Amino acid sequence: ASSAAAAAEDPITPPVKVDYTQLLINGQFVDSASGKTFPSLDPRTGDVIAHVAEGEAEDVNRAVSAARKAFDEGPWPRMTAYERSKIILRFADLLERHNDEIAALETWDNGKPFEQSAQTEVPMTTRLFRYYAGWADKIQGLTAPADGPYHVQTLHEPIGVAGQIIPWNFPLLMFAWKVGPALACGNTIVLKTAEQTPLSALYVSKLLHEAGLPPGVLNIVSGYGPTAGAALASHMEVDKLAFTGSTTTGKIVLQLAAKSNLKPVTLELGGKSPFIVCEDADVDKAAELAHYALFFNQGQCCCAGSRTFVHESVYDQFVEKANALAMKRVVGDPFKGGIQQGPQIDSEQFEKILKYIRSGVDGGAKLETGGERLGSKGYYIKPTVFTDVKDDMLIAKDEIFGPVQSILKYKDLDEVIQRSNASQYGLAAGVFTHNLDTANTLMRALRVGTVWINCFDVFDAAIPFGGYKQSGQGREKSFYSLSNYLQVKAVVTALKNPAW
Ligand code: TXE
Repeated sequence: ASSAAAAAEDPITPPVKVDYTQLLINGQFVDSASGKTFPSLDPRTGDVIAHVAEGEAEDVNRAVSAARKAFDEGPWPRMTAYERSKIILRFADLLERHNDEIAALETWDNGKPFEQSAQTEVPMTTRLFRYYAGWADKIQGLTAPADGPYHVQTLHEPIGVAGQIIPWNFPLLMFAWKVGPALACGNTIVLKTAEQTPLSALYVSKLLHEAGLPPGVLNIVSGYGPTAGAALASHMEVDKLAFTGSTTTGKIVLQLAAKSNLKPVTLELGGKSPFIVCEDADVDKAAELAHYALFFNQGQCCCAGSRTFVHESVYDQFVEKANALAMKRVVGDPFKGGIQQGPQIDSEQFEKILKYIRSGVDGGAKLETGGERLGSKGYYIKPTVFTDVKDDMLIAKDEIFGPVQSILKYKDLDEVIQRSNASQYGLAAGVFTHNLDTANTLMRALRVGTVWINCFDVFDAAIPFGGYKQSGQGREKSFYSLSNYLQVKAVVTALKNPAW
C-alpha cells in the first residue's frame, strides 16, 4: 500500500535544467539539417521533458565528415598518448564535480532511482574514464621472431572513425563503455544515443570539450534507429561499429555493416540469464541476491537473472522469501529517497511487459504477486513473481526486460546445466553456492560471457563483458575492449646484416 501511494503522488520537480538538446557536431551544438525535433519523455508521467534535435541521414553525414577530418587531419590521433590521457582525466574530474546534476538528468530521462544514478552510475562512469585514461599511454605493439633476415614489429594504431549506437537502459554507462576505450586508443567517434534517453550524453559531452577534447573527436547524433542508426551502420566512411541493444536490431546493423564497407562490428545484445540457487544455499541470502539480480534497474538489464532456478530441496522456502521481498520492494517516484524501483522506460516497454505477464498467466505459471500496473499515470509496474514456470513458456524463453521474476524448480546439477544452456542467449549467469565443487562445475559448464558466483551485476571497468551465442560478439570494458578500437599493422624490415 505504501508503494502504491508513492507512485500516485505528484511527480517531484527534478533538481536540474535541460541545457543541451541539439546535435553535437564538430564541437558545436547545432540543429538538425531538417530542423526537426523529437520529444524526450518523462517515464513518471509520459510528459515531454524537452524537444531534442532529430538527427537523420544528412546529420550523420555531417557528423561523420567532422569525425573523419578530426581523425585524418586533427590533433587527436597525433598528440602524445599522455596528452590524451590527461584530457580524459580532466573530464573525469568534471564528471565528479557535476555528479548530482548528471544523475538528476539521467533519472529524469530514464526513470531509475536518483540514489542509484548518483551513488552508482555516475561514479562508475567517472571510474571507467579514469580506467581508460590509464590505458591511453600503455597501448603498445610487439616485436616478433620470423624465419629469415627480417625485423618484425607490430604497430597498434587507432582504427579510425568509430560509429556507436547505444540503448536507453543505462544511457550514461553505455556512453562510457563505448566512448572510453575508443578515445583511449586515439579514435574519433559518431555516437547515436537511444531516442528515449538523449539528455545525459549531451550534457557530459559538453564537459568533455571543457576538458580539452578537440572539435570533431566526439560527435553525437540524437535520433531514431531506422533513420540515424541505420545511416551510421551503413556509412562508408565509418571504420568500426559498436552496438548495444536487442538481438533483432543487432542482426540488422550487422547486415548493414556487411552490405556497406564491411566495417568490423561488436555487438552486446539480449539475454535470459540463469540465476542458480544450489542445494546448500542459505535461502535468505540467495533470495535477496536473486531478487537484486532480476529487479535491479526495473528489470531493464541485458544480463538480468531472469530465470531463477531453485533446487527442489529449498524451493518452497525460497519462494516464500522471494515473494516477501517483491511485496516489500518500494516502487515510486525515482527522485524520492528510499525508492528501489521507478517506472519502466516508455509505453512500448510497459505494454510489452504486461503482455508477457498475461502470457505467463495464460500459460499456466502461478502468479504469486504483482502482475499489474501501479497507479494510473506513468509506467510503473508492480514487482511480479511467477512460480511453477516451465522452460517452454514464453516468460522463461524471451527477454521480458521488466520487473518479472520467473522461478523454476530443478533436481540436480546436470539437469540445471542443460536447462540453463538451452537458450539462444549466453550473456551471464549467477550461481549461489558455497560448495567449491559445485561452483567449479557450474563456472565451467555454463555457456555464458560472465559467471557471477555469490554476487551479481558487478561491473568494474576492469571486468570484460559480452555474450556467447546470440547475446553478442566481442567484449567490452577491460583491456579486451581495446582491441575493438585498434588495428594491428605488421611492419617487416629486411635486415642488411642478418648476423646482427
Ligand atoms: O531496442 P533496439 P529497443 C532489448 C529489450 C527490449 C528490446 C527492445 O528486450 O525490450 O530490446 O528495445 C537503435 N539501425 N534491449 O527497441 O531497437 C535504437 O535507436 C540502427 C536489450 O529499445 O535494439 C537504439 O539506439 N540502429 C538491450 C538502439 O538501437 C537501430 C538494451 C537499441 O534499440 C535500428 C535495450 C536500426 N534499424 C533493449 N533500430 C541490452 N542489450 O541491454 C533501432 N536502433
